[in-house]
Amino acid sequence: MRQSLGETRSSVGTRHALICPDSHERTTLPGWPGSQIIILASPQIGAKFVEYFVEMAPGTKAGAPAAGIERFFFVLEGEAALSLDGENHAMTVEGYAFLPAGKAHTISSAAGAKLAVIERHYVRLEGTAGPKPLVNNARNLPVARLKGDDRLPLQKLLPEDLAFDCEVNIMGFEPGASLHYVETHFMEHGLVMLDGGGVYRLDNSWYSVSAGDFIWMGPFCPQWFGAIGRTNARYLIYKNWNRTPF
Ligand code: UGY
Ligand code: MN
Repeated sequence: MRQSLGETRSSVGTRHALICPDSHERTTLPGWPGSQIIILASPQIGAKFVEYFVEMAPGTKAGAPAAGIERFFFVLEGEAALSLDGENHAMTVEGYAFLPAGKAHTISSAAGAKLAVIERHYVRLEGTAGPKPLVNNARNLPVARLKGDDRLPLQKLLPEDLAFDCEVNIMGFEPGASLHYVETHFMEHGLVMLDGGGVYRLDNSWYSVSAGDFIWMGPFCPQWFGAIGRTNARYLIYKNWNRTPF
């Protein structure tokens, strides 16, 4: 391993953080015996959700999170299986699942896998039933266009349904394409760079980012991205959604 000279691209501020692979700290969690966990966003940094990478060793498994916590997971590498309501779902790369709070399930991996996991306290909308579980693969999803721009492919991984209190999307950028303006909004984001790279503006700083990087954007963090390079950039992005800011 190369000796560190005390440098990293990671940067942690009050309203945003960039967490790069060179500064990952692995830990264990009781809910994921035998797996290595890299916590990327949590209340300690100021986030109202938790996001982490799980490196599942072959033969490991995990059960549902604590009461009241909903879970989304996305397969980044390898293969996993989700056992839900008596059915076993084989999950390959870009496979994902949404498990409503209180839904019993088991995630296992025979050969090893790397997952991105997002968890949050579910906020029920009065008068609505909670969301239903969902298992799919992003490769099966239709591709829309952000703001009608054909250089900005967009996939929505969760249904547009008020029962859901969050959104998870995959946003794509052809080389040279960018967000149309610097966004400032009350919603937070957890973002995993899946492919390619570019420049992310967060608050008044500009960062070069590439596949494997994670970004937390807190409420009202000014944000903008422009893709650089010869291949499309893509990111998986969480945001709180469908609920009043109060
Ligand atoms: O949906 C969003 O807020 C998204 N456009 N934000 C982002 O890419 N930083
Ligand atoms: Mn945004």
